[in-house]
Amino acid sequence: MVQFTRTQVAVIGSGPSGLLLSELLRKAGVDSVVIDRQSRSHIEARIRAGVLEWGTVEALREVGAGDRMDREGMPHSGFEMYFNGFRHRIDLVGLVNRQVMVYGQTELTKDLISGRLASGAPLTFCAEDVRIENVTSGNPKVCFVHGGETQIIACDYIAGCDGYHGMARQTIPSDILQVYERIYPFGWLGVLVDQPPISEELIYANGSHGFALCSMRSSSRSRYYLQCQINENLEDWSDERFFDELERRLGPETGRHLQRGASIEKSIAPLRSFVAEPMRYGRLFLVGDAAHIVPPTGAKGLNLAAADAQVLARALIEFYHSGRVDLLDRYSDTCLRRVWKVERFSWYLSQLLHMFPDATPFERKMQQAEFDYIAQSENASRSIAENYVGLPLSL
Ligand code: RFL
Ligand code: PHB
Repeated sequence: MVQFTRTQVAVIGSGPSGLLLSELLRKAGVDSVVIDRQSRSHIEARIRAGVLEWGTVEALREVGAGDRMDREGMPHSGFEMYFNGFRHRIDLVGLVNRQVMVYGQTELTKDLISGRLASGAPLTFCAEDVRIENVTSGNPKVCFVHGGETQIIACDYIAGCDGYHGMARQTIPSDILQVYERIYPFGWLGVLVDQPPISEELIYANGSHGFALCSMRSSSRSRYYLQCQINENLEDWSDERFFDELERRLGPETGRHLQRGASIEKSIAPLRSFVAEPMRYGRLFLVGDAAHIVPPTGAKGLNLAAADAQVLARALIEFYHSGRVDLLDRYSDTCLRRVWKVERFSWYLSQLLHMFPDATPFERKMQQAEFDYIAQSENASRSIAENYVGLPLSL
């Protein structure tokens, strides 16, 4: 049995970019079908980002997914940077008059999923063997298998929101797709623990033992990261070893406030900068991690995915409401101009804050001088703040 459906926009992937896009479309009366290869429980258990730019916060409110975020999220007015024992606070509100919201991607995804399901709009999990057809013709299709049945969705446009490991990008011929990539010679070891955070604000620390990040999910749940080797074995990192190392990297003054506990999640993420151009091929648009990856140092990946979703939603809504195709035609260029600036910021902060295994003494001095400059220059601090709260969207 083959089941046929027709929709305006087929969305592949129900991560933050696919869900936000489909909900923005729904609010404007544009139909979409969302499919994901994973189960709902798998998607809702993934621990990822924690910091939302205010533009992302407002987009979530716009689609009606902001109530719990507004109750449980924590607006932050600044964050701390440590370098070899020196401390400098980036005062986001004082420098650029904006805040960020600390609210987990896991919770945001749950809110978007429950909103969509409550509305009755189509969202299919556990889609197998997802394929894209006829993307350069006027009648593209997304085909997949669900519960043993083949399903074919005929549509006007396809949004590839299926992340870095997805299939949408792979359907673009290699002579058209240009890829830019940098792989960093270390990873992040992350731990989630039900203990109050060490400080009210996030701390990004670079010391002689490597990078550490203190973040949080609530007043009683902390998220910590350590720079680690790429081929590190999780089994070698007991909770005790993790917290000993974190304490060492933070130094005694801060480290003594650390409240240890049993980890409820522990994982290693590689660090990568990656951009695939163009972000459109025929009737397929790439959105979020499907098109670009940033190292997590600037807290930008999720926010960049949400920005793409807003640009594409606006272009599709204009098309369906007034027949305009110019915004769709400019989608890739509009997104990429911002993507490259965010890539630059994430790369810059990663260069500044990590201990590179092959760094020469000269390069270490350059990091030190950069930190001193930021600490003494309001202009340099303002530039960091301006990027951290999120560059404006040019729609
Ligand atoms: P996602 O979230 O990867 O969602 C893609 C979805 O597509 C599905 N999929 C498919 N579906 C159908 N068919 C296929 N063939 C498919 N292949 C894949 C997947 O199941 C999935 O549900 O991409 P999206 O929506 O573009 O969102 C991007 C963000 O998830 C990502 O950029 C952030 O998590 C990155 N990131 C951070 N971003 C921030 O803005 N702030 C942060 O503080 C931050 N911290 C982080 C992070 C990422 C991390 N990891 C684990 C990579 C911290 C970490 C540790
Ligand atoms: C997180 O809380 O997971 C987090 C916060 C800030 C970052 C990266 C990750 O830069």
